[in-house]
Amino acid sequence: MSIIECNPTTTDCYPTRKASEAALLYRQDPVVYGKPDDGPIDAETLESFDANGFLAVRELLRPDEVERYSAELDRLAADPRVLADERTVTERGSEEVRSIFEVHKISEVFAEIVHDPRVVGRARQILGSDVYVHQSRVNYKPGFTGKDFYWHSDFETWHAEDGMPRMRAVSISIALTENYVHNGGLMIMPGSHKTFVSCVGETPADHYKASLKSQEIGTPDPASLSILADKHGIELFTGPAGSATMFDCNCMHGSNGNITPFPRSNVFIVFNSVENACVEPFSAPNPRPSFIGARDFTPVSIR
Ligand code: 6CS
Ligand code: FE
Repeated sequence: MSIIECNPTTTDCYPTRKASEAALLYRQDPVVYGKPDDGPIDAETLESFDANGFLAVRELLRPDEVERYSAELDRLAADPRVLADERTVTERGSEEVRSIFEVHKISEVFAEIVHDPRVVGRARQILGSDVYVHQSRVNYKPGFTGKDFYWHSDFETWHAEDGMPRMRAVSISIALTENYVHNGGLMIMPGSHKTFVSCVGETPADHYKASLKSQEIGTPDPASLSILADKHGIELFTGPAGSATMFDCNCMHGSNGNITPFPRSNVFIVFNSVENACVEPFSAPNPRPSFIGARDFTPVSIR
């Protein structure tokens, strides 16, 4: 099934943070592993996901569900125990909450999303197997002070720092506030998932303590970004609270800061195939903590 033979047991198929020069490498893995009959995604949407690397679901959550998750989002950000937890990351330069990781373990309310057939059913269909949660987080991107997420491929980080062998993981970002054109919505370069940008710069020990606030190591060089942007363009995702975007682990994506009064909050869950379980990091001195890159590969059940 893979496009170019590379044996992951003997070779690092996606070398990054090793060379002194950046490089654009071919993707060596399929994008869609399942079939139209395997889940809720129809054939046309599955083909579009294969070509573009993402799909959008206009109203994944009903308004009453959005209300419940938004209330939980506010409750978590006001809970002193959560604020003191190492899984809570604040914005650089302020005490505003940027993200809370492992939110599906901290909150029983958010745990429901993981097992929801509308969510995990789509992930199983795209990945063609049982799946486990590699990472979950809520992102607040508060009004006025919400900072950007610079351009990056999630897979580049998960490969280098969490030991994810191949491109067989998918993320879902579910908006919990309105995503306008102006409050720092998700941007993806459509089709960029078929190119792996090999980055320059060694991973420092405990890199996550800096990268989760503002990532530098593991972000592409301007020349590579320009080539991808010229080739693919940039799509901005807007939509009401409750809308969702599912995207391939290797999409080039990012989001701008938020200086408007309107927060751009979402819940973000990463599903990895159980056949792609993480091993030792490919380019870091040690693995990241399990609340960022899971080491429990128990398949997620559908409820
Ligand atoms: O480092 C990570 O795993 C996280 N960082 C970003 C900006 N996106 C993916 C993931 O949540
Ligand atoms: Fe990301």
